[in-house]
Parts: sequence; C-alpha cells; structure tokens
Amino acid sequence: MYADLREYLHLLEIKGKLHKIEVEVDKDWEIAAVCRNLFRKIPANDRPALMFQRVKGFAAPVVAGALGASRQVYALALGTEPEDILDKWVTAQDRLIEPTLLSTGPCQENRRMCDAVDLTALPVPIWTVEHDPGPFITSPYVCTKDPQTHVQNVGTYRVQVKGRNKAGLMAGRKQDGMVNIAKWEAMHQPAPIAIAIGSDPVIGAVSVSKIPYGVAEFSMAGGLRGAPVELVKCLTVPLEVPATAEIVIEGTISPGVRAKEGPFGEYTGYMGSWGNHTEIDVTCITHRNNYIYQAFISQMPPSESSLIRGIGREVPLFKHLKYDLGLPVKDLCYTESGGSGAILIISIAKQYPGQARQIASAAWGRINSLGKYTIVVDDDIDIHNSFAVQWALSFRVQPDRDIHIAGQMSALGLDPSVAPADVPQHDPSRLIGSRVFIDGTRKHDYPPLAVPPEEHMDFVKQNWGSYGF
Ligand SMILES: Cc1cc2nc3c(=O)[nH]c(=O)nc-3n(C[C@H](O)[C@H](O)[C@H](O)COP(=O)(O)O)c2cc1C
Ligand SMILES: [Mn+2]
Repeated sequence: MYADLREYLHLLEIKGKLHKIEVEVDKDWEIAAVCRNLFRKIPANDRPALMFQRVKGFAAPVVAGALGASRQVYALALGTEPEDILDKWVTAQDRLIEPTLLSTGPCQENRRMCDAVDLTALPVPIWTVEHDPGPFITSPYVCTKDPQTHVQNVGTYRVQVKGRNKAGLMAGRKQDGMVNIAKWEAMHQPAPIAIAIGSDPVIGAVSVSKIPYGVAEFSMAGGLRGAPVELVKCLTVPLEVPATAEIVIEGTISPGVRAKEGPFGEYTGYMGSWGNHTEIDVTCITHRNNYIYQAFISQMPPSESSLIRGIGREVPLFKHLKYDLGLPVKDLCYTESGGSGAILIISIAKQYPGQARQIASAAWGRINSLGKYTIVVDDDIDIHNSFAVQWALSFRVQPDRDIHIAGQMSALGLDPSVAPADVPQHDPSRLIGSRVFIDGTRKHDYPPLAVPPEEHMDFVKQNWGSYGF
C-alpha cells in the first residue's frame, strides 16, 4: 500500500524499475519518441517506468509507464507478484473498502482559481506528432457522479488541452462517466467534473478497469490497497478526489454542448478521427508542492495502455464468468495485439455441447463492444501462447460448423475497419459492427496425441546428458 505516487516511485527505484532520464527533453515531440522506443527496444518483462527529470520550459518532471511499463511494474503497483495479479484483483472485488473523507490534503497545497487557471502550465506531452492537434492528458482519473444516487465514478478518458481553461473530454457514450454526464444533461444542468492526476497507483488501475456501473472505483481501490482511499472535497464542485493526488483539475460540462475534439493517435495503432465531444470549463486547478506529472503511454500496441486496460477488463470478466455465473472458465485474455479489446480468448473445461457459445455470449453480455474475435478453447490450451491457440484453431475447428458471425452488434468505437477515416468519431455508423465467435473446443472424441509415452519422455529427460547435449 502506497500513500501516494512519490512513495511508489521510490519503491520502483529501489527495485530497479524506475529509469531516470537526466538529459533535458522536449515534451512536444521527444517524450513520445522515447516512450515508443521503450516498447520497441526493451523486452516486455524488463521495461522500467520512465521519469523525465528535466522537461524543457517546465519545472515539473514527467513520469510515464509507472503503472504498466511491464507486468512486473503493474504487480509492484498492486503490491504483489506478476503471477498473483489475478488473485489480488478477484479478492479485492469481494472486499470493497469505502473511502474516508479528510478535511484537507496535500493535493490542495497550491490553488489556482479564476484568471490564474492555466492548463498550458502543465507539462502535457504531444503523443502523435504531426497528427494530434496538441497535448492530451492520457492518465486522468476523471471523477463524475450520478446526480440521483451520488455514487462517484472514476474513469480514464483522454483530455485535450484546448486553452488555459478549456479542455475536450472524449468519453465513449457507453462509459460510466458519460452515462453520469448524460444524466446531468437530461436535467439541463452542468455536470461537475474533477480530474485527478498522479496518486497511489491502484487508483490508476481501477480507473481503467471495467467494473460494473454503480460500484465506486474508490471503494474497489480500497479493496486493492487493503485500506481506505483518503479523499478531500473539491473546492469548486461537489466531488471528492484523492487527498494525495499530484494535480486536480476541477470544472463543469455545459449540457448539450459539443465541440471538435481530436484527432488522436489511438490504442489501435492508428489515428482516430476527430469528433464532436463534451468540453470542460475549468474552474480551478490545485496541485502539490513540487508536483509530478504522470502520463500513460498509449498509441501503437503493445503499450502501457494495452497492458493496464487488458488486466482491467480480464479480471472483472473472469470474476463474472467463473464466480458470479459459476461457468467452468479456466483462463481468459484480451490479447495486446488486439489493443486489449478486439480479440478475446477463453479456455474452459467444457461440460456439455454448446457450452462454448454460451460462455462467449455471457462474455459479450458482461462487457459491451469488446471481443470482435471471441475464441473459446479447451483448458489444455495455454491461451497466452499464440502457437497453441493456432494449433487448436487448426485441428479442432470446422469453419462451417464452428465459426459464427454475429452482425449488428456494438462495435469498438475506434476500430478503423468500421468506417473510413473521414467519418467523425461521433457518427452513429461507428457504433455498429460485427463479431465472430469461434468454437475451438473438441466437439467429439479425439485420437490420441502423437507424442511418445510419458515414461519414455521422463526417462530421456532424466538422462539428457547421455545423448550428448
Ligand atoms: C491510457 C488510456 C486512455 C483511455 N482513453 C479513453 C478515452 O479517451 N475515452 C474512453 O471512453 N475510454 C478511454 N479509456 C478506456 C477507459 O478508461 C476504460 O474503458 C474504463 O473502464 C472506463 O471507466 P468506466 O468503466 O468507469 O467508464 C482509456 C484507457 C487507457 C488505459
Ligand atoms: Mn465505472
């Protein structure tokens, strides 16, 4: 359990998982290129978080990859080992801990109101140079609330810096935050919004995860850290934010107003189209003394975004299928090659014919839009090994019998195969697409595997040296 981002970064450093960059960097092109090279040049398990100590023209350092540079880093954020991430999450989902409210906290050490509000004073990088129209905040913990139940939601939806006190917010219409904003709009009232940046990393982990609407992410974060998240009241809006956040941006969203947002280099690996989206009128910015700016690395997968979103989707889905519905699911994953959304692979101990399709349907029912390719295999297949999955597809599937296309389903909004690039992001044609379910399980008795008997294999393994190896 970490008090704040600083304590966590200190631990990363001790563990050799924080790489500090001393040379001065330009946030408007150089940070993005260093982050991309981190993913290109360093093997998946070795990638450290990055801390850019000197950012040209800014006093604050920029941290990137601090939640998901690698599974090793993510495990440290949760205070666990890489192989125990799933268990840690499953347990936390059953043991929510309500946040506590403090009267004041370090996130409000410095307060900028009215004319002193200036988003452009934050060192927000430009991510896809030559295509993005400007800087985007990629690790906002966007707090909104349901005007009726007052339950607060926290979600990560990118924020485009448009001026000193104007920002674009692109929350997909099925996202919990957008559902909340729409409820305020239906009452013709401005929606209050608060954006926290940088905190105990478990808050980032829950902010990008698909937990059910109405379950408060801060309570889930409490479950993950084993202690309540400490909150403080915002200064200008009726919302609460983590007391130790590095930066808090408060504001309102005017009902019915939409303005051009984007384009933005997306997690699919392509540029996403511009669209008409909500706009934030910033009322106040507070920050800690010597604040640190934190960003998530996204764009072309694999990325920090694909890693943290993947886990944040797999875990609630696994819990739902296995524990809520009692289905015989052994393992599941959204592959990072599919941006942790397009390709879903599930392994099961099938109990009766047709069960693979039932489980795929249950997965589609739990999480909207994801799983354009949903593949269900038997539990002898290691779904994290693409060779094994392709072997199952090769010899356990008859395409006319086992591949089913479902049309007119909710699509991945940012999938560039749904509509041409000049169709804006808000266009309804981007909402509908099709999916494939592939039953990769055995449908009848299978011949024996063509491998030597176990005892022969063991004998040779034990005497391996005698064969001259
Ligand atoms: C780096 C990063 C950026 C993201 N940007 C957006 C975004 O701009 N819009 C969006 O709707 N979802 C975005 N997401 C996905 C949401 O954070 C995710 O779906 C989360 O579950 C939303 O919270 P909610 O379920 O409470 O709505 C992003 C995720 C990550 C990791
Ligand atoms: Mn939510």
